[in-house]
Amino acid sequence: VTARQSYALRAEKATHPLTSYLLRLMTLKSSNLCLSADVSTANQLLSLANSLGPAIVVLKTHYDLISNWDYNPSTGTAARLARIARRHGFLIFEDRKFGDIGNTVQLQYTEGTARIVEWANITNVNMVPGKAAVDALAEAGRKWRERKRYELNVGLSADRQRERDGRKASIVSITTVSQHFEPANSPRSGGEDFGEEVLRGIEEAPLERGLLILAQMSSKGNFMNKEYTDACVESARENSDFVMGFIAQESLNRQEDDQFLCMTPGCQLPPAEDEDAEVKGDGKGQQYNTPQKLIGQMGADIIIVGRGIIKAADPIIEAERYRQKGWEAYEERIA
Ligand code: 5BU
Repeated sequence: VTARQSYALRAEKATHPLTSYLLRLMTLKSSNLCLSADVSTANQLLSLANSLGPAIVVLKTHYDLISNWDYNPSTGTAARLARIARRHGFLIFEDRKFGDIGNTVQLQYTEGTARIVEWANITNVNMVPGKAAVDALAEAGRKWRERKRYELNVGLSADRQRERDGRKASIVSITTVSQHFEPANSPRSGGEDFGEEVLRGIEEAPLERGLLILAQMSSKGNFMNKEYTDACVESARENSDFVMGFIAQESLNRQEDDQFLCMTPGCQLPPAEDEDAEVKGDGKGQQYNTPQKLIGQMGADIIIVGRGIIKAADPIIEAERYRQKGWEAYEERIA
């Protein structure tokens, strides 16, 4: 039901603040491209984020593929990535595919070494263990949001107090607001040379978290049948304040008020020099479709591309080619 609506219109209709933000970002950047940054070192990850940031709206991580992931919350890999994300305007999506009982997924999401909730705007869940996994993550997401708002309020009132005391406002409150974007102890000018905010016309991502439910997979012979997919849609509707949409191969918006996003992996373009060539799988179960098919015919909103871009001779040029193809397919779809 949303296939012919513009992203801008859907941004207005969406009730999830992060969905609305992302749709506006897509409109602003003319991009429906998510980079799957499947590399093995933190430097490779950060350098891809820096060079491809202008072309993408989401950067998808598998943090556990990074051999030297630095867990420090203010100076580590996630904090540095978040800083780049803020500069170029893209969201961070940890493709964690949680898949356990509710209690365990909550702990995996909020605690442990990675503390994913602290740095990933978006994560995803494999709903095979049942709807409780989604409910539990939604609960953890809501708690996180409440805690952040509380900290923000405390920070702001402490600031006011300090101002009243005639002292200079502490930086603490500022870092509380934007610690996901700005490491507490490293001023923007330090470390990497970020300079001016590249992105204009859009505010910082809201202090929100969102979830994608793995409703359909791209891999050959996967076991996600229609009954499972339907249950995913039901669960999304039940938690629409936290669930932004699906990882799926087609749009799953079936009712008038469904405003879910469909993000789709398994996407490749034929080589630039032979645009009519067929796209095949990777020989390890992955199946590929073109942006034209996924966005244009299946109603996907965002294409997720990994090796098609990162293994290219020039990833910057290739990312731009994917951005363009994805966007053209969207424009044709809504025309
Ligand atoms: P590729 O290099 O474009 O094939 O990478 C695809 C990425 O998307 C990779 O990180 C997978 O883990 C991820 N993926 C997928 O390929 N298919 C799926 O159905 C899901 C995730 Br869910």
